[in-house]
Amino acid sequence: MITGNMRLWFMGDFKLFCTSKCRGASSACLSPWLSNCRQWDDLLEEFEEKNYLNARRWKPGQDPYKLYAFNQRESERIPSNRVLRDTRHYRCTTLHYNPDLPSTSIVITFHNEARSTLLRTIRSVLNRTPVHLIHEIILVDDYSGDANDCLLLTKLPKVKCLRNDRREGLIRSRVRGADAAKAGVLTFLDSHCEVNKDWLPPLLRRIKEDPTCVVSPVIDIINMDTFAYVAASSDLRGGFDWSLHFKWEQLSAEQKARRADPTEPIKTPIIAGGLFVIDKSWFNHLGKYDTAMDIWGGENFEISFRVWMCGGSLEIIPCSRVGHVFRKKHPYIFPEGNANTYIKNTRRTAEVWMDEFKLFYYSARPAARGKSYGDIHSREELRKSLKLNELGCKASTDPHWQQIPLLTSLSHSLTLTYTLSCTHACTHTHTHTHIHSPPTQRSGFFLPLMNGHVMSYFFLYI
Ligand SMILES: [Mn+2]
Repeated sequence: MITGNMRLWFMGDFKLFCTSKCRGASSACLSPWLSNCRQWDDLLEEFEEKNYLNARRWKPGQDPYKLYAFNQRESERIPSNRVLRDTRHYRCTTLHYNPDLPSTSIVITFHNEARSTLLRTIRSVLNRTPVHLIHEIILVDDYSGDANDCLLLTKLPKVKCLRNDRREGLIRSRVRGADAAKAGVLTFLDSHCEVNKDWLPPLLRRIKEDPTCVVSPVIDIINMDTFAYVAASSDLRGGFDWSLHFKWEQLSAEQKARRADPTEPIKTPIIAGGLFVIDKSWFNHLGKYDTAMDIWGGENFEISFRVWMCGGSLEIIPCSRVGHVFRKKHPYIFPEGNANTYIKNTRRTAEVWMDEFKLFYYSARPAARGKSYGDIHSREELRKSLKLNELGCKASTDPHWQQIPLLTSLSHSLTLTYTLSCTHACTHTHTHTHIHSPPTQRSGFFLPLMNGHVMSYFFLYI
């Protein structure tokens, strides 16, 4: 008898079963992934996996953490098509997805990624995604030391390789990949991931329902020492402090209680940034990324603020699961220094998008004052050209509006009080112990209020 668990086991990790045993024996391919199995078998044969991996393998005596800040040796011990436990809530397994979903271009950027880890990312995608939903997999090699890390992978089905001729960083590399993408939906993945069963259809379904929605899977944990795949809590959403550091935050008891259906999306103020799906024309409309940002960091705030302020939304889809290797440090060099780069990127975000809320940022991160952050003119022009969400006075009818002084308690080390009120006149007041003059009123009161609303919306309403 096949129990529920066994059935999931086979379906979730069908490809392992398939590549090792079913060549020409279609009886083993009792799965919706049948088409992947047949179509990709021959192509996978052309790719010489052993040679690819052996050329840059860890050698005894070397520190296995030296190159990648995770255990390279362990990664190489694990097969590229390993079995994963299906970590979704059991109710997700009963959902059916209409096959008529838009296909997507999957963009994976990397700089000196371990070959075993990069390959497993791609093979997990090929193994666990219906063929017709992958338009292409675009690898953007951000000037890695060995061009073959990327080039040799183009023997795999659907895989294309773009190589930068100098180090550009994650942000410009992603924009390059997105510009080259042919499908109407973009899927950004990190280069040390493994996608789990049915990861893509629930994401694409949400985009199809609402193209202004930007969606992210629940990010499971791949242990950096053992490469064990561990389920993450699905009661989390993205959050941040005023120094613009991303952090996961627990849903409150009240928010959890409101979630009658565990398969429902979770609205999130911020996305972690590594893995998400977005409609390509919406991405372009919003201004892609700020390509003056360097290397890594801050871009997830900048895109998240734009999405909310332009009337879109960000969601975590609990029925989509993707594992990611979380590390304690970056394995690569920031040419301008890690802290300077993070400050430059977040300062650009604060200056362009946060209005008077940037004062909270500078209070929480005094070192940012006086650091160079480049020219923001083109981003300011973008902001002017975007039709920002006209929430305006609608807030006055929202019963939560009165809770806004709660912002105070979220400002941790800052001793400030912040009060917004939305009366019929839509005025707001603002006091801050570090600010001696009141924030300037801009053209009317609408923009500051609107931003006030959006920022508090992030914290309180979602
Ligand atoms: Mn990562």
